[in-house]
Amino acid sequence: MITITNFPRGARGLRVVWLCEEMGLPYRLEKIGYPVPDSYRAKNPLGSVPFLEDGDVAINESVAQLLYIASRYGPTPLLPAASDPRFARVLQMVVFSEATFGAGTNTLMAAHFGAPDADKQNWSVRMQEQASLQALAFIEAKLAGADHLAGDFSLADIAISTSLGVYKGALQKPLTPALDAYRDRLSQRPAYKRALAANTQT
Ligand SMILES: N[C@@H](CCC(=O)N[C@@H](CS)C(=O)NCC(=O)O)C(=O)O
Repeated sequence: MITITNFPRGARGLRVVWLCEEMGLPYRLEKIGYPVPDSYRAKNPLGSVPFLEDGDVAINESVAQLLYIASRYGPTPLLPAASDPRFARVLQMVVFSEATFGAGTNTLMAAHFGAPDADKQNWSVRMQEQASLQALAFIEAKLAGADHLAGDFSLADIAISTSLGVYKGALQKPLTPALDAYRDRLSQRPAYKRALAANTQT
């Protein structure tokens, strides 16, 4: 069975739980606190969450976990086939959610919560704040007033909306009305509500 290790309420783990709920897959959710115990570092030396275990598979990187689950337990309409015109867009936005947007959010969080006062607004932080605003504009442009990022609901929406949640929730930064409305719409999905309840439980 799939086991997902996450911090209580961790938003990147939420995306993996959400996908399991959308696909109707059984999973176990294990919560760990921060700093993580040595026993956890023994299997995940980065100490980050989420971490996915499934038989012989043991991987970090939440979007790799999304792609693994959709491919291993699909086919699912959430990850269109390679021959589908939506395939490239879904991959693009799933990778963008972490490689560009989420990684930048982590840098801003580290500066916000951990940097000495003199460094909290240094050149790199200011540059990353601009890059994050550009990422938000890019997402809104890709959405282009539609309900979803790539036609029907897909992994792209799970990945991007949860990254928007990390940005807004951890940094207390505003989103545009269109992006807030996008997140609100997705949060009405029954599978999202089940995932949120499981992720919130201690
Ligand atoms: N790109 C990674 C980012 C993982 C990440 O930064 N996770 C955070 C929690 S959301 C974390 O574990 N922070 C504590 C740490 O890295 O020690 C992913 O998508 O899984």
